[in-house]
Formats: sequence, C-alpha cells, structure tokens
Amino acid sequence: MAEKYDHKLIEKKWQDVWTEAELYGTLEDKSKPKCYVLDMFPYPSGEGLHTGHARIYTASDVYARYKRLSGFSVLHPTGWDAFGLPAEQYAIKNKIHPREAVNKNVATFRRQMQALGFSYDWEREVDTTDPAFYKWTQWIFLKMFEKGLAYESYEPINWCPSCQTGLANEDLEDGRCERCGTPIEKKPMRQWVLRITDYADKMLEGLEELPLWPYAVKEAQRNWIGRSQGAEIDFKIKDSDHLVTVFTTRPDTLFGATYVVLAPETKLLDELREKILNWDEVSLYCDEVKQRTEIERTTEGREKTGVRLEGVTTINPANGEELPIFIADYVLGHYGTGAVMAVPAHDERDFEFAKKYELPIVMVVCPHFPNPSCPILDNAYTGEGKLVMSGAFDGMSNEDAKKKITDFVKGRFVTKYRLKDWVFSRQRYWGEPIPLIHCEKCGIVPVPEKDLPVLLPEVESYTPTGSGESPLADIPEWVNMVCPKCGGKGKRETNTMPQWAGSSWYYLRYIDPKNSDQIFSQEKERVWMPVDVYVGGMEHATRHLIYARFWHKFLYDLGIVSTKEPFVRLESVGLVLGEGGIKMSKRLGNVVNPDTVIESYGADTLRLYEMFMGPFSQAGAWSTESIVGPRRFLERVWRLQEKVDEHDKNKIESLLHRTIKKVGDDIESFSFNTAISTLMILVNEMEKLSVVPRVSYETLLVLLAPFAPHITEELWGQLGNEKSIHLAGWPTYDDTKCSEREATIVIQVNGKVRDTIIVPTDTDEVLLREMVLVRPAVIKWVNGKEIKKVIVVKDRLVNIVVTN
Ligand code: ANZ
Ligand code: ZN
Repeated sequence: MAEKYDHKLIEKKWQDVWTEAELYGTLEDKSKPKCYVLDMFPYPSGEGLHTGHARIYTASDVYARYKRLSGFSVLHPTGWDAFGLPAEQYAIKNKIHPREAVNKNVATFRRQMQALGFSYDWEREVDTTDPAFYKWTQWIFLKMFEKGLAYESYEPINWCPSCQTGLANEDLEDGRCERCGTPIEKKPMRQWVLRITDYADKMLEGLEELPLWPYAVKEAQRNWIGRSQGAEIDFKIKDSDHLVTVFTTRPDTLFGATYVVLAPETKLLDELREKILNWDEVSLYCDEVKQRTEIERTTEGREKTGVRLEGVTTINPANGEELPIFIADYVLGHYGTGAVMAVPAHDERDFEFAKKYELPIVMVVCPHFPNPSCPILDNAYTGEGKLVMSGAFDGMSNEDAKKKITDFVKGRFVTKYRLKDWVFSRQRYWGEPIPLIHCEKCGIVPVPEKDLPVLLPEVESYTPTGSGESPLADIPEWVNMVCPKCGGKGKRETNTMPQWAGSSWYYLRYIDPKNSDQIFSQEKERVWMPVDVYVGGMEHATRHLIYARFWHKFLYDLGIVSTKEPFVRLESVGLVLGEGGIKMSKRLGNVVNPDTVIESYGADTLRLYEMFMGPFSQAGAWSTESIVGPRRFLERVWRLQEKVDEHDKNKIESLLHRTIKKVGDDIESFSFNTAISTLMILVNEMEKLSVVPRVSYETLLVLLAPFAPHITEELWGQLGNEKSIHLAGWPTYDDTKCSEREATIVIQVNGKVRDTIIVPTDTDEVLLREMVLVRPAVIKWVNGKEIKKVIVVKDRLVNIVVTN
C-alpha cells in the first residue's frame, strides 16, 4: 500500500534533484527542432509573485515541458525587469538603495518561481539593472543615435507632477499617469526622443505577417499607430500674411467648409493676438481647456464648446468665401496640424458644433446626384457620393475629387500618425544612464563604445530634484568629464532611460547571456530566433509590444538580427480576479498569495488550478472552495497506483488514444482547461477498472507531467523508473483507435439555457458536474448564490438550481 500523497515531502525533493541534474538546462542540440518559449519577465515588486504571474508562467511552463517531451530543443528562460520607478519608490520608502531593494525582491521572486517547479534554464537569468546587461541597452541607444533615430527636443511633453518625471504617451491612461493616477501636465523641457514614427509603416506592415497573434492585439496596435492619409491645405487669414494650415482626410469636401477651428494650444493664436478683439475671453477659454484630459475632450456625444475669434476671418481657398474661425476643445493641438476645416454636412463633430453655434451646413457630397435636391440632414452624411455645390467639380465622384481638389488649391498629400515619437528620457535615478556627453565645443558626443557601460553612480538621495533634472545632475564628479573627442570640458547627460528600455530587447540576450564581447553571437541568434511563443498580459499590447517590435526592426535593419519580427506567436492571459469576480487588490484585502496556497495544497495543485480556471485568455475568478477540486484529482491519481498491474490487458485502449491526441492538441493551442478535463475523464474511467495496466498508468502520468511535474515524477519513480519522467518522451497515438462518440450537454441555470459543452458519451455525473461549474458562462449566473441542487441527465443536460 502506497503512502498518502504528501506534497510537502515530494515537491522540494524533486526540485533539488532537477536542479542537481540540470534537467532543464538548454541543450543546443542541432539534431532536434528548436522551440523558444518565452513569457514576459516580471517586474520584481515588493509584493512578490501574484496569482496572475503564476497563471502566465505556469502556461509557458506547461508548453515548454510539453515541447521538451515531444522532442524539441527548448529555450525557456526568465529574468528581471528591474529598473524603473517602483523600485526607486520602494527604496525611498524603505530607506535602502534601489540595488538592495531589487536584490531582495528578486530573491523572493526566484524562491517563489522555484517553488512552483518552473522549468526555466536558470543559467540564463538576466537582470536589466546588471551593468553587464545594460551595457548593451546603452549600446543599442548609441546605434540609434548614430542613425539619427535619437534626437534632443524641447517640445512640451507629458509631465507627472507626482512622479516628477516626463513620460511617453504610452505611459498614460486616460490622460493620467499610469503609475499613480495623477492628471498629466504639459511641460516644455529638454528631452531625448526616439524616432519611432520612422518605423510606423514597417510596424503596420509587420502585423500582416503575424497570423498567430490575437486579432485584438493587432487591432490595438493599428489604432495606436493610427496611420491616416490626407492633405494639408493652406487657408489665408484675411488682411494678413498669416496662414492656417489644416489637415484633412476629406479634401473632397473643401467647398462645404463653413468655418475653421484651431486647437486652443496652437501657436498661431499668439501670433494673431493683436487682431483678436475678444482676447480675454479667448485666453480664459484656453486656460479652461488645459484642465481637461484628452479623453474628456474627445469623448463622443459630449457637448462641444468653443469661442469664436472676433476680428479675424479666413478665406476658403476653393471658392474665396470668407469663413469665421473658432477655437474649440474638440480639436487637439498635437494631432495633424492642430487646425481643421470644419465641414458640418459630412463630419459628425462639426455637425454638432454647427448646430449649437448656428453655423451654415452645406452638403457637397450627395448620394442621389444628379437629383438636384439634397436632403436636409439630421446628422452628418459620411458616405460616398458625387460632388454638388463644388463649382467645376460638380458631378465628380468624391473619391476622384480628393486628388483633384487638393491639386486645385495646391495642397500637399501627407500621411499622419497618431503614434508620437517616443519620449525616452526620465528625470529619475533608477534607470540606465543615457550614454552621451555635452561638450562646449563639439556639441553632443556619444560615449565611445569601449567606455560602455556608463555606470549608474552612487548618490546621496534618489529623490527627484523637481526642477526637471535627474538626481544625477547633483554629482559634479560624475557629471564633469573630459570630452572624448576634443579633450575639452564635457558634461554627462544626466537623464536616464525609461523602464521600457531593457524589456525592448531582453529576449535576445537570453540567447547568449554571458557574452561579454558582443550583444549576442550572431550564430546563436540564427539558431533560436524568432521566439516561437510569447506569453503575457494584454496590458502590454500598445506598450512593451510596440517598443520591442520597434527595436527589433531597428536591429534587423542594422543586420544584427535575422528575423523581421521578434515574436511569431502571442498568447495573452486573462486576468485572475478575486473571489466573486472582483479585482484583487491590497485595499480590498483579497489578494491571494501563492505561498500560502503552495503550503496548504502544493505547487502541483496550484498549477493545475490556475490552468483549470477557464479558457486561458479569459478572466477567471479565484475560488478557495474550488481549489480542492484539483487537489482531490491529484489524490485520485495517487491512489490509482494501487490498481496498477504489470499485465497489459487494456480495456480502455480507445479512450487512451483519444486522450493522448486531445491533451497534445489542447496544450498546443493553449486550451489547458480542456486538456485537464480530458485527463479527469481518463482517471475516472481508470477508477472503474479492477486493474490498471502499467503502460496505461504511465501514459496518464506523462500526459499529466507538464501540469503537475512533482507528483508525476514521484509516482513514476515509485513504479521503478530510473530516468526522470520529464525525459520520457510524449506518448504517441494511433489515429484509427481514436474514434470517439460525443454528446452535447445543455447547461441550464434555474431551467434557463446558459451554455453547452461537448463531452465523450457516458461521462460520469460527478465529473460532469465539476466540468460544468467552472465554465465562465455558468459562474456568471451562479456567482454569489447558493447552489441548491444539480440535476444531471446523462449525455443530455445539467441543470443547476440556485437560490434567487
Ligand atoms: C475635414 C473633414 C470633412 C474631415 C469630413 C473629416 C470628415 P483621422 O482619420 O483620425 O486622421 N482633424 C484633423 N486634425 C485634427 C485635430 N488636431 N483634432 C481633431 N480633429 C482633427 O481624422 C482626420 C480628420 O479629423 C480630419 O479630416 C479633420 O476633419 C479632423 F467630412 O477635415 B476632417
Ligand atoms: Zn568636445
């Protein structure tokens, strides 16, 4: 009789054995196909690993283990994204050096990740704050500088008054600092900017070559980049030499422009100040608008506001008509030219505005031409048609008129992007120093490559100065230096890089993490790139995943990497919510600590539970009650060993073959929850047998090994196997033995149909009940209510009766 399943005896033991045997070291075995399985490395915060991390890292671990078992040479590394504000703030608060804070937090993360049994190749661990790593981050920056992709700018940028640093657009959420929620101000200051817009087209085109990325992520990137083709057209200010240049995607509607709108931020306003009769009103309005976030300004349906400029008008270049000029908040200063020609008949925003301020609405594109009478509009007409009221262009299709009218008024065709160049400097301590020198004579001089890395110096205080200078500016010994070019007086750049820098290329360093002469060997890069599967959170869709693609494409153009895209396939994880489907938060006190779950149930149970919560890409709610499910399942697998018999009289051959096929297919497609259900069915059937043939049991163990690596290793060993189960090889199946009978089960809650599920016929009632209760559609209706009973009609129906 086997002993009781005690995870505490097993898990640590096997983790030590695996480490000792270097079981998960990367084998650069060229005889096997390669697979690079990557997850988004953590930011080692003071809070330690959370259940969301555990979901991502378990998924990538299951996949990596499955690929190793299937004969692939697998690269599965991890590391630490450890620069940035949170570490610095933690250090300030706890009065320790950010280096110490990072070391401490990394130790916690590493311990927790090891306790979960992840099969990372720890020999390849990288840390973005390690000088041996950031040397190469600085090196890439210098290459960008060399190619003119990094430039100094004095434009007003996003400034967080609380974090006291400049920020990129990607660091904002609804006009607020993504970190602390403080509304962003615009502050003019010197800064370093990366010309990411040079890569906008390449990044858009590249999306077409990524069929294995979720559509939603690609769509988010397209919108973020926001390419828009249109024309710039000059309008003269009457009785003046000034011009208003507007950006329009609809030059075909120029004859229908009935006023012009300037963004309250435009410089032109100051230039026209002498002429504007109601200047006080205008400047008051401008001040008001500055208080509003961009979201407030552009939300559809919100009442539009504006002020007419008294004393100035402009001339429509198409027909010489005199038009009024407004300033209005719905026109943004930093998009296009900051000025629009308003065509209320064909643009919804202009239509609303024109109604409110009683401005003329002239229809110039009509769908029923040559029928002479245009309809009276209830809202803007945005469709296609023929031109009317447009002089010589009447009758022309509006598509053709775009070019013709632009040429007629000598406009210029332009492409605009919503994407802005990447504000790349931070006025904070804990980041990579930007490796540049300001020389009195030579101007900006790059630090010579041989002098990299530029080490982050020790400082008295990490607290930002608030003056817009980084704390590094307070260390004259560090700042003042000899110009490497002329030997004259030089000063170091004191801004640091943003948190996103290291993560924009870290996946390349894993390939050759200890190389001190090169960023990585080109030969190794050709072996391992591209990343075959990248697993992480959706919040990175328009941040990290844009930046990394940009850097990768730049490195491709330099000839340093061999693939145009870094990540072939992307799998995004759904959130892990707290009990009852609400967000986990410290404030609500509902954060689940993986340590306590591992302590009471074991890492294998936690892993299984995280994968069984529901479809991987969908949110799942934590439930302490249902974590016993996976635990009991593992106990059942444990007890099955009592039935194992050496003699092979396989009564469940067909089910076994089907299970091998289904579990493999499901892991391949990240359908981990259904893979587990399938294993549950198999265990259920095995329990019904009086003896379980040894080979069948061993097959079950191998199939379960990627999910529950410890218990399966233990049971495998108890059967007398000497080699690790994780080297056993994935079982094969015979297609002809896979024929399956299925039943579609209708799932009801209080008699109302809420979901359906396909299961093998004869699926056991208890099991069916378990499978049904974890489905998101069911949880939605059952959550928070008491389950009175569950009615099961075999192969047909499950009805859950709850209190109302
Ligand atoms: C006249 C017009 C007529 C327009 C019409 C549209 C429809 P996308 O596609 O997003 O690039 N626009 C230009 N600059 C703007 C700014 N800084 N703030 C707010 N709106 C701005 O949008 C381009 C269109 O948005 C432009 O084309 C302009 O309005 C407006 F029937 O010009 B259009
Ligand atoms: Zn010099």
